[in-house]
Amino acid sequence: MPAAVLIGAQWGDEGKGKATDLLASRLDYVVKFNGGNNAGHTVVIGDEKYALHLLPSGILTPGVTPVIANGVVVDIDVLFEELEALASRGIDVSRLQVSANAHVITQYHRTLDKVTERFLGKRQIGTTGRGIGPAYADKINRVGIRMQDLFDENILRQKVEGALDQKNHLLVKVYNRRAFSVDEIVDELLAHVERLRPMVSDTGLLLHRALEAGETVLFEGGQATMLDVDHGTYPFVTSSNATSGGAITGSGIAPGRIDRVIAVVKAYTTRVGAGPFPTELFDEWGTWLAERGHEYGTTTGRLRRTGWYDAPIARYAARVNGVTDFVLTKLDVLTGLERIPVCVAYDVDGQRVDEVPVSQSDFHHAVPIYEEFPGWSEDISGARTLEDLPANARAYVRELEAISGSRISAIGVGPGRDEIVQVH
Ligand code: 2SA
Ligand code: GDP
Ligand code: MG
Repeated sequence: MPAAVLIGAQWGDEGKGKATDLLASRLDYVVKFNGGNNAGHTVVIGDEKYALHLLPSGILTPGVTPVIANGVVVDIDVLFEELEALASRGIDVSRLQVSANAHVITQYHRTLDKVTERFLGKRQIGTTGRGIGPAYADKINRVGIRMQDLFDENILRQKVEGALDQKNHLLVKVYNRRAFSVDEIVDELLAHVERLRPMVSDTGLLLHRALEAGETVLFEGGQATMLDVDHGTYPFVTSSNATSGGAITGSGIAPGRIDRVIAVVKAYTTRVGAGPFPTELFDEWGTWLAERGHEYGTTTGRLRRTGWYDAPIARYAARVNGVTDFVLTKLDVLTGLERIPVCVAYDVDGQRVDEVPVSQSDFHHAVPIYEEFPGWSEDISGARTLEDLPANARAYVRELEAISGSRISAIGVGPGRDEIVQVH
């Protein structure tokens, strides 16, 4: 496995952090290629629980080089907070490399994220408020600040001036907020510059050389397929490419390098923030799933919306990402259900539709068509092989595999590092 991509198949929080951690002992590099500190990965190792927001989960594995690639937006204060928190728990963080082309998130991005959300009123996206969208908007508008700009104060000052030019007008006149001064932003950005210097590099070249030398690289996606700015439920999406294509543009390595695409998919569905969600439950079963699955945001603590498994979404993820393997997580959460509904297609205005509709209004109207499968009541957290699972759990997994568009190669049966059934 020279280069593999690991992404989320649904709306995030599928358990990507744990899946990366599982693979990491066989890897040389783990690369974050999109998003920023809006990600939230929880990894449980023994009695220790780690919540990562900006850093790739591979940082927890000794010997792995974690990389923050060019497609990421970096809040420098958060970067050092996370590094210090991990170092104080004995994790070696010295290998981290950050792309010179990664963009930075500053105060004005965080402020703009919050005020624009407030002004959207009922049309709110429900962002994490971390400044992600405004930082990517600056990148596309060519007024972003990149890591490399921090090492030339003169250039940095000019770029900050350019970036603030229209924003201050907007902040003061439209949003009734204070203006930011060039000095305060430059000072904020330069605060950690000497600590940053040794970790900022040409990570595209680093990864290219590593692959040429036969080393193994995992590209770890933040958020998920349905939150991708191009392929997700726009505008209720994040501002980056969270699908496997994002690993290419977001890191600077070539598509032909990738030989495996692993999608992490939950045995049911959750979503944080606004936007369509056909299988969402508003009854006591929704609350049951949220409580059993501890469905609270890792970054913001927000309660996640919950619903049953949606096979058209899994098939869509398989298609858009070129999925070679699914890792099915949280199967244990479904233990105790008599029957488990699975959405196999949608009813859109009286028509059966088997694929995720391209029209946003159709997706908003899509009513799930369910098939029900028999549940199980045995505790499955100790299962390590398929044979250890009760017959109905095995049958449920086989049914999901048959309708989801790719094989299932591992199954999560609990939050712990070892709580996994290896299938292939
Ligand atoms: P943003 O902040 O601009 O990326 O928000 C845009 C949409 O993307 C969603 N989004 C997420 N959805 C699930 N999990 C995410 N990460 C954290 C976690 C979330 C948390 O892993 O738990 O702690 O609340 C994540 N990040 C972005 C977001 O809800 C908006 O719908
Ligand atoms: P990510 O954003 O995809 O990395 O996922 P999060 O870490 O935000 O959310 C997944 C949550 O599920 C975390 O709290 C994990 O510890 C937990 N988790 C992962 N796999 C399993 C599993 O198989 N069973 C259970 N019960 N919990 C799991
Ligand atoms: Mg998460």
